[in-house]
Amino acid sequence: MTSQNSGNRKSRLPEAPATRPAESLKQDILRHVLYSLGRDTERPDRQTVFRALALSLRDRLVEKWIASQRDIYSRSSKRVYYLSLEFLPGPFLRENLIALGLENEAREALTDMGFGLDDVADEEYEPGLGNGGLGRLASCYLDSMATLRLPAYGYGIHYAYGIFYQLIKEGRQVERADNWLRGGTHWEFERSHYVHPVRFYGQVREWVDEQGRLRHSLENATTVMAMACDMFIPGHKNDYVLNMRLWAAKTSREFEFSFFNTGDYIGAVEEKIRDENISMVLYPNDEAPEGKELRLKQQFFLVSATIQDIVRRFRKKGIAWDQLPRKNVIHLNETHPAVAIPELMRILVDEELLTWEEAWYICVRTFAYTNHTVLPEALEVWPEDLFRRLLPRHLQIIHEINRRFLHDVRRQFPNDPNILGRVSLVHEGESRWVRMSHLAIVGSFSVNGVSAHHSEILKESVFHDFYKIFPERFNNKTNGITPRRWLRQCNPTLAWLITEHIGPEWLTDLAQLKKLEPYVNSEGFHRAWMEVRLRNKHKLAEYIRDKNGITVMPESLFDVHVKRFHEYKRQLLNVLHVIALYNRIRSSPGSVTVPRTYIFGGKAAPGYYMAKHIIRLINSVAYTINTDPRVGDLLKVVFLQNYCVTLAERIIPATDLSEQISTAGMEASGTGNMKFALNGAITIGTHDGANIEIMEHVGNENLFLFGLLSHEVNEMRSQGYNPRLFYERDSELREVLDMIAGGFFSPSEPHLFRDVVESLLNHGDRYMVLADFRSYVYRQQDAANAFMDQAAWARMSMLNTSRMGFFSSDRAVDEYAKDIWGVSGV
Ligand code: CR6
Repeated sequence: MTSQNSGNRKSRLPEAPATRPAESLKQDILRHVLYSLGRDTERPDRQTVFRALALSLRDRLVEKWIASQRDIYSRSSKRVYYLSLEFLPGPFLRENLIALGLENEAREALTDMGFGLDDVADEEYEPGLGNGGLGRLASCYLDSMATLRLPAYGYGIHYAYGIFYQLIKEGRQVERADNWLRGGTHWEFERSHYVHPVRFYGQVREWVDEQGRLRHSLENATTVMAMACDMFIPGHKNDYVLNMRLWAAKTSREFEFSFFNTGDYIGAVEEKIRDENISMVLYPNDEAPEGKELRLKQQFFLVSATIQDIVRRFRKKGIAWDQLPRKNVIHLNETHPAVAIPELMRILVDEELLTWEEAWYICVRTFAYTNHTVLPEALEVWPEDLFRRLLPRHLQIIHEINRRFLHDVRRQFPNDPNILGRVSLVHEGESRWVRMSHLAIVGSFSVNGVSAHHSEILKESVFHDFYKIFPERFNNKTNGITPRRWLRQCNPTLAWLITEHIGPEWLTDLAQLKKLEPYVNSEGFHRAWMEVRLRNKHKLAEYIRDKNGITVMPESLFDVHVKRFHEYKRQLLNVLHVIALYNRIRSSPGSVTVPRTYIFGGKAAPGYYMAKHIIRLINSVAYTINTDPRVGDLLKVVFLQNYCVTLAERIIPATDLSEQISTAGMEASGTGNMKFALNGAITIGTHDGANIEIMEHVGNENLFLFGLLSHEVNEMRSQGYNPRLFYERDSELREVLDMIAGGFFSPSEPHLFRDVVESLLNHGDRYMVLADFRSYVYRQQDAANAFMDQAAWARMSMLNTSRMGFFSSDRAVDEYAKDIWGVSGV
């Protein structure tokens, strides 16, 4: 029907738009198929349709982004700059469709063209520009900043290769390069005329200018250009879009006339390759920085380009420098971008000619820092020599910051001379190291941890001296996750069931989930809830059959341990229990009554021997158990390769039991724990990170906590922990360890896993696996018993979901905005 022939019915019917949204979307898709992708519109393939749909959404996003930028500009709002070496956005298509409110329209448009939305969405290859929790957190926060309409910008690096693709070959992890740009990008705008020079190496020249001022400049520096690539992050149905700007390295030669004049053409091209290497690859180390020169270069590359962008925007305002902190806040996601502090000092002092005092006053009011780890090996330090070579002026500035800081500390603590060595920004010993966390604390007005427990540990132990010096800087911001991706998108049927009962407000106000509680006693709701969960489990079972060739029972207890592999996360503790169950099944077949499917997934850093070895152990155990006819359906063990955001979205909605079993005191927060509980999985976990707060919210009776508390871990260690005692006392544990050491799971290489057992028995068991084994086994038994009563389990599951409102990233970001950044929505 067109509006012309609607005649006098016009007054009764709402006027039909010239074209329906679905129709206009379809026209856009076809236009992009032809004009942007150069393909025949008659028979486009699925990948082409995906790209054209992405481009059609990008059109809508960029319009809204321009409008949002105008809003920010016209209100002269204070801006938030979120600097992170990692972002892990996951696939964009579904998320953008939901945010733009175009899901149904897209489905209709695609159906018209003979495609299914789900199939088309599956064509997307996610950008893996992060390692794990920290990068994913940054992406959840951008989503919330957009939903809360904050004047914010994400800044990061446009790595050509993201986190490696993990294959499991003969039980072992094999790494493959992740060429995520292979198919081109459809979401971003490459701004090839929008570049900033970044300068490394060279020498510092000191000179006195005409006014008699001592000046510093960098001579003979190497220059690399940073080119902006912009991706858009829409808020949830609020027409607001913000920008994640990722810098790609480009050689400066192309921007210089001399490139064409040089006699050494091949030499010049080699230089180009070397320069552009800076943004080539993400370092795959979670929690253990590699200390490579290229990594420090990456950090400075991000920082220098970003600060130039910030300063450029600020200059346009034409106001005095001392107003910078009133108009901007720069947030440091971990210490990785902490060199931003000396970089801003350098610009203010060397280029803008402010006095040191003026410049420092501005800096410490502009920066805020989030710490994400207390593992000693993860606290970032750089050899001073390397720093001096790569960033000579910045090292001088760090020394001057340190000189003045230590001077103040000496006055504040005249009776504690040792404090100076402990807090110094430079560790002085046989070799000298720049301590990035000390730099970040001294240069920021706010230092926060990522869960209540973690923030206390920072104050009490890791940064205790700094807490005495700057008590007002320390605060907590418990992590959160976006409910748009981690419920609405990954679990659409559960989301639909929830909306049907309490309306859609929970999507932007997660505390509304509380309204589900009255339904906890309704039989109909119970049934619907468990049906949805079972359907999700069926889908995952299909996926497992396709990928691993293993048939698992959807009715079995899906016990899931997915996250990066690290000894402190204790995948090993889990597999010891799996073996114990296996032994029980073998020795007394009736003793295990609840069939279980164990699902593992996660990457190990390529150079982390023990983590990779544990992956291999799990795969060997899986093989032994899955092929043992005595076990049947009672126990299955599955390792899903290449755990990533896309895979998390499949696994989480199908999980019954969520393994969060780090050694107490070691997991800063965790965010996977939140995703599982939000989707109705029950946690089995330690008193660590955000598990403690999850327990406070969902109730102790609705999850299974076990094991030593973090102070007990410390006490046991200081009293001389003897893991052998646990081995000797516990015959079930002994049997398990003897089997591993004796080659039961590696008959062709009997000694293969002996070192795993040795790390526990003879090398101190740093992660207290044996100390926690028995209480873990008991809690696992409790979990199995609870699972037998499906009605009670359903109740626990619903209560978990309904009480997880606190863990929304909207709440977390709102706290950052109010308590740290001093900004509000536009
Ligand atoms: N590895 C913490 O270990 C936390 C995230 C996000 C981590 C984890 O407990 O949830 O950060 N730390 O805050 C670092 O990356 C240094 C992580 O993801």
